[in-house]
Amino acid sequence: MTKTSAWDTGRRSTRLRLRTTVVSIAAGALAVGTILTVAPTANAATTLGASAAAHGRYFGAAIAAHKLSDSTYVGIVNREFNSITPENEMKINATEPSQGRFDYAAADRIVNHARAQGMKVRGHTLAWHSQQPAWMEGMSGSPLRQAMLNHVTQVATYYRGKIDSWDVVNEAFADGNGGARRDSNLQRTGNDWIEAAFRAARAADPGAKLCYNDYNTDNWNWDKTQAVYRMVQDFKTRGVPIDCVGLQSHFNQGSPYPSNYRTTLQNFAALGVDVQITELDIEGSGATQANTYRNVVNDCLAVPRCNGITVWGVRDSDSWRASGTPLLFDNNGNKKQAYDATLSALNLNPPSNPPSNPPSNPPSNPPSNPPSNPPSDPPPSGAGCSATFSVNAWTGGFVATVKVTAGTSAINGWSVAMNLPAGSAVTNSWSAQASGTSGAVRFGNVSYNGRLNAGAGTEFGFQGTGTAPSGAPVCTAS
Ligand code: 9MR
Repeated sequence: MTKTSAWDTGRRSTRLRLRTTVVSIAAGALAVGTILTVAPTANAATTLGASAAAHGRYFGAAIAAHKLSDSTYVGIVNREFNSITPENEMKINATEPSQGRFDYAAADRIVNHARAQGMKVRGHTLAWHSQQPAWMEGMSGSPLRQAMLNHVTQVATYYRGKIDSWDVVNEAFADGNGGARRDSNLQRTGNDWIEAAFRAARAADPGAKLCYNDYNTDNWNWDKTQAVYRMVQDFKTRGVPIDCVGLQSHFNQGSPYPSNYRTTLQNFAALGVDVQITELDIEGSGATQANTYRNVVNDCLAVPRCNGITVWGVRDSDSWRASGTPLLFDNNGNKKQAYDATLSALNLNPPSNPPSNPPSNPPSNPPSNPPSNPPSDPPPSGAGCSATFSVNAWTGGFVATVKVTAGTSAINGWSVAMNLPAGSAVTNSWSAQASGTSGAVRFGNVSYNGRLNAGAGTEFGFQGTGTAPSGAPVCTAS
């Protein structure tokens, strides 16, 4: 961008305020020489979610539906996090307990809770060798491939528009040397089962980011990391729809936080995907544990496309590895030293990276040339909203990126109307809900990007065949 927009100006002044905070906190830290525990100041965010949001990122937690009646638990969840992952409720055995019979009751409780709180939802997980219902475990070959694809399609369709990122495929690579695929009934249906799952997920929910998620992929030198990297590289080269890589990041003595973690994040991001830390927990206690949490946060903030961190549980007692006390809150729900280190790392880093949330999913297969006419910053309008767009066109097709900006008041939703030339059609859209495919088309916000503060902006996009639209988009706020 060459011009200064209200969006830029707002971000810059936030940055200046945070810089001031950095100086005063750093001086205090030198004086006492201890792990930083930031006393909240007027300028520092006081919760993980708010502080991550200042960086255009989310900070989430995995939660369990059956704990939503625990007031201590829910209090922490609602206060601290702006993204939620159902820990078990979206797994295959939960959502399709018998073939063709889908049960979304438990997952819905979490999704509804998250949406009521304005949180994002990470969907976990559509295709996995583990936690398969008995009927699927017993299947193989073509019937299994069809059942898996049907599962992906049904579940992603049911939650269409409500999921920020889906773990489409989970843990498909083997541990140890060699970087081979993990043997499983799904793998035995053919090596292309992963890309088939991604294509089905894209067709079912074009607005969700589609992630490949795995563990022991944190150390750049490990064969498994390299193997996942090559798969993502191959998918990007061939236009298989993938938007993100999830690094689970379960750290313990056997699988410690590696010193090259940031390199791993950077290298995946350089493939043109977002990187998300999806299941973070760090076994240990005290300053050692706190330091590792700090390192992870600093690494993510150093990589613009590392757009969110999720911890795998709330209190230590909620963890799948409770005895390793790997989380940010103790069994009573009190903040641990690890929490303070995490929050201070978020607050100490000025939000210098461009926000990558709300997400705008890259289209899966358009040409990768930069747009010929980048969007100009929309002028501040009065109440309501305004929209501008840029187009990347080629013979027979185009990708349009639309920027929506709220006027002088906050808005709760928006809708953008555009006119397509005769013979053109919308084939795909992301970060918006499209109505109509030709002529007068309209794009409404999805769950996570409708609410915009005064002057704030968000982007969505669509892909089409034929000639790109040229007339000005008309934005209506709600
Ligand atoms: O935390 C989850 C635990 O409650 C389940 O019993 C277990 C088996 O489904 O899965 C745990 O979550 C796993 C996640 O789904 C995938 N990555 C590893 C996580 C920890 O085992």
